[in-house]
Amino acid sequence: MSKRCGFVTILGVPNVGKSTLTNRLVGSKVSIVSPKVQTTRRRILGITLKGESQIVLVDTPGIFVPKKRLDRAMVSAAWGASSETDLVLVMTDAHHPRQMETREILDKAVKKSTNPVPVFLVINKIDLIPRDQLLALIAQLSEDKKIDRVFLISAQKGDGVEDLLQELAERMPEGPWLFPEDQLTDLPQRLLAAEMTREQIYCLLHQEVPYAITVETESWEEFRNGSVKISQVIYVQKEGQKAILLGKGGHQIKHIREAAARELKELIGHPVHLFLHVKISENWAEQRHHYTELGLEYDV
Ligand SMILES: Nc1nc2c(ncn2[C@@H]2O[C@H](COP(=O)(O)OP(=O)(O)O)[C@@H](O)[C@H]2O)c(=O)[nH]1
Ligand SMILES: [Mg+2]
Repeated sequence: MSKRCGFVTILGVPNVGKSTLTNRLVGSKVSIVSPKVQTTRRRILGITLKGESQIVLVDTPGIFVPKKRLDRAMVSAAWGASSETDLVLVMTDAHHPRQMETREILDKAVKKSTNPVPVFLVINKIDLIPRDQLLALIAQLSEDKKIDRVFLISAQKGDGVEDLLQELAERMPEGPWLFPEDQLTDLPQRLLAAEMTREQIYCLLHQEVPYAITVETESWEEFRNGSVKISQVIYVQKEGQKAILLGKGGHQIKHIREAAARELKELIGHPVHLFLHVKISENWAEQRHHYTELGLEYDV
């Protein structure tokens, strides 16, 4: 049988489970997940194999109405990813379907592609609602839309994911694999490591603080016994945010560091000594070099 390879772009409003699905299909954490919106800031590739097919999943930041520069850059990265793809998954949350926005994304996804590509509607989090409510939801979302297929899944529990993967594998165009067979993502380890710390900050801190930070890996040193020393800087915008991040007696940053180091150990397969430095930079979100670091366009 000949080899197949193609790109599958995952679009949807924030928090529907795009990154959870990406990780589940890849079988490893390549994209961070949190209960907060706008966790994913850049386009991330998750690479997976099924039979003779290599499927390159394009996880995107959620689509929402952008207000600030960073928001605009994230939404633009999401739509940009959908222009050169072989298939689009428009994902929605069965529990909070946000029907108007999802229908708009479906419309745009169907129209946008110059060579029309298949668009699948993926309804996620079916573990949260009774099955008999799903039929009505499918009807409402897909009414008069050119949707190729509808999948009902739970990205978290795994229901329906194997069927989706099988279908994706069959729909990929014939062609050589673009990545080595053991590669799981296009994100260099340095960036993935910064993402792991950001994930812990999203999971452990409340309110607005996570949105005001960015994390960058400054140095990465490997020792002969395999262990790794990683130093990262967490940029915050205000003194008060720094205080929240550090916590009383530094206990919060300690939690973040320990949790991130555990994730990193899992990722790298060796013990990790993680050093976190907090710096105040009032307008990092207006500075071009941070966008380059994040893999985002500054001028959109
Ligand atoms: N109950 C349930 N929660 C899910 C499922 N998939 C994702 N989640 C949760 O939804 C939240 C957002 O997930 P995430 O993958 O970051 O969404 P994204 O913003 O679309 O990438 C996280 O708290 C996930 O654990 C699912 O199938 N069922
Ligand atoms: Mg995400």
